[in-house]
Amino acid sequence: MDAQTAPSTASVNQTAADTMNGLQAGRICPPEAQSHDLSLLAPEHAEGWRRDGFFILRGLVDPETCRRMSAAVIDLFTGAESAGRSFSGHHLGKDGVIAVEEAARVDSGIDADQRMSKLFNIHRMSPFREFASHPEVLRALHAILGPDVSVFNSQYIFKNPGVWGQPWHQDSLYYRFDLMPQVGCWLATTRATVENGCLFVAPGSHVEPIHEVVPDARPGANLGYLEVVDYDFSGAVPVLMEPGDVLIFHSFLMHKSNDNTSSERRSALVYHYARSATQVIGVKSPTIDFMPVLAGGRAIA
Ligand SMILES: O=C(O)CCC(=O)C(=O)O
Repeated sequence: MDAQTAPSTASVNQTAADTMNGLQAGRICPPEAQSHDLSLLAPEHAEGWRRDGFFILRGLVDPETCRRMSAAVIDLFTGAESAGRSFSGHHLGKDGVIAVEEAARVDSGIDADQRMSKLFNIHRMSPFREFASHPEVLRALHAILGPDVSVFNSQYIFKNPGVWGQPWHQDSLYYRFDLMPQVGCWLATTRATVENGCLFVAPGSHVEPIHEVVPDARPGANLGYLEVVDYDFSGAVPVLMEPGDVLIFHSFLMHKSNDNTSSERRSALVYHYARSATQVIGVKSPTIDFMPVLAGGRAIA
């Protein structure tokens, strides 16, 4: 397909919204599946999960490891771009990584690290694999999802200066699985501030069903950016983080990220986890790859 016949991002996003609204909107998370054994958590984290749908684990990864991850991501992104398997700003690289260029970039320059938006499928590789099984992360997953858990999606996100945030959404919209919920694990690999594009969350919105979405209306928005517009976000709060802090969040929790209006990059490693028995309904996306991390309550090396 050449550029003249390729559908525009706006029309792809409209089709995606229509499809997801038909397949996923209205789904609920069964009350008995909201958690497994919250007594495994610190009381304030258990309360955060129950009441708000999220909590933060501070200082799990040292800043040097965070820097090494970002450097490795730039190498993988650069390699994927030059591998010659590219379509509409998406590049298939070594070991199945998928590198996505930023669509809505404003002030970013021409170097690879300034063009990059997301890198998918990195959870089987060092130095990312190690974090997927961090003991504190596994403890949280056991408490929430039970003794048999897999990481099924990984993405490393660069939000460069001038780049737009992702609009309000619930991650489970994108996961057509038989078991709900999933758990997001967002490791800040730089600090995350209101100015550089931190996440905002709507506490308590995790008990909502999956809401209908509309395409992100901004001209040039990224592929797949869909937006919840029928919820009262006046109670939303910013999630301010230092490098190495980790946000654990429910996949029905409404969240968004701010535009980056600062002169510094914001980056994050984001993992999504599910019960290992989960079945994908219908077509499996190329960014879904189940890798067990807990079996019978024990870490898998
Ligand atoms: O990090 C971001 O800018 C957005 C991430 C996000 O919303 C997600 O992982 O679901």
